[in-house]
Amino acid sequence: MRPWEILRTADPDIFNMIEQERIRQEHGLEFIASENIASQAVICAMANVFNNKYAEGLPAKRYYGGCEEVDKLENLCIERVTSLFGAKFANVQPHSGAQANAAALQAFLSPGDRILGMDLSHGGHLTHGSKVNFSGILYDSFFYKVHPKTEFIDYDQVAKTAQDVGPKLIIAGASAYPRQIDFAKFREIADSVGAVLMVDMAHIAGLVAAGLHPDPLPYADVVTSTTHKTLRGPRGGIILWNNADYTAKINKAVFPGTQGGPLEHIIAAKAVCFKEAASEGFKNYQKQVKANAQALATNLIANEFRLVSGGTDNHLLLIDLSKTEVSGKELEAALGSVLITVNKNTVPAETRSPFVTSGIRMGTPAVTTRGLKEDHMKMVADWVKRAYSARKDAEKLREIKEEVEALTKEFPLYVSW
Ligand code: DSN
Repeated sequence: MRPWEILRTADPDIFNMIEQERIRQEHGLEFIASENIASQAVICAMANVFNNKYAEGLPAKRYYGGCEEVDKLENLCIERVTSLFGAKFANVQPHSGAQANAAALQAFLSPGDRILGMDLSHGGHLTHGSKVNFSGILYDSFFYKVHPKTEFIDYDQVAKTAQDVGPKLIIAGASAYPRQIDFAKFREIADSVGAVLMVDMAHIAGLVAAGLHPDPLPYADVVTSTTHKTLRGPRGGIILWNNADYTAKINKAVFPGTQGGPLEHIIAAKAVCFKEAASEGFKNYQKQVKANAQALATNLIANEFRLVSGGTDNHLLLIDLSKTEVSGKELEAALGSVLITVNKNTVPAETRSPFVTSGIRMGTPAVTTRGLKEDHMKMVADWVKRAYSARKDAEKLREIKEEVEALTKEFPLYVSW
């Protein structure tokens, strides 16, 4: 029996839920910037007998017997990811990006130490010092922002805040920042105050792998990432570094510091993802991700939407609705009703509550995996405009939904399933 048939027979409830989610993904256009559509090879590699194995420790230094195959797998995964990013060392065990950040911070800091990260409402991430997250509870966190006029990172303000605060560690990286990050500049600022530089490249890792975003590795003491966003692998985390002096403390911070047994079945899928990401096809895919983001930005601007910072030079953009009567929450719902999935997002100098917001974040990694190109981005920008105008008109929204469904039918998620 094929694996799907086994599940259908054993647990039809769960089988049907998986099938409904596949249908939802198939029918809609996914514009959540942090999501992607992993290959069938990646998905298959997650469902296997490595799930059964405990392997606390590292290759050749395990706390359990029977780790011969796990060691080969994890070594190959490390080999592939270090080669992909040109890093000397890697830990591929973090269960997620948040876990990778928890371990990286623990490796370099003691509780109460000062950290400096990007303000959440300016594009940062919860694990970069937010007061409601472990990173702002365990560490004394301070924030830098984007420039109020340009909405690009204000490196002078980063430098000044670093001087004022004296952080032990600075985090560069973001979850909702549409521009390139100048890692050399961050290195300079970190050196000026004797801080460790940590880069969280989760959102842009695929672009970095393809050489389409400046590489943080030459500048950062430690680099963290997820593996499922632009990188298009399984949900998971990684940590990379170049300095051998850091190896013991980073590995110790992952296990036993913040995690128990690694998920070796997910590590198998990470290894598949790193092989895919080293291919020429992946480079072309990332070029198209950027081209699509730029086409979407141009067409949204032509449709009179204001974009934070005026555009994008990576995979995502932020629509700023702060000068309109429509909130991020309302537009997210209107777009959801026409099968365009996005997330409401805060914008710099946000005035609405975090549950309402004045922004919409849109990213092109998932639709580009499906095969959509620049012309389709014009269609999407027009649908966004029409859904915005017709947000209270069920009939008009239904018409847009039918047009979206007609497009998604032309671009199946998977050739067969
Ligand atoms: N929650 C992710 C995102 O949507 O960007 C970041 O971890």
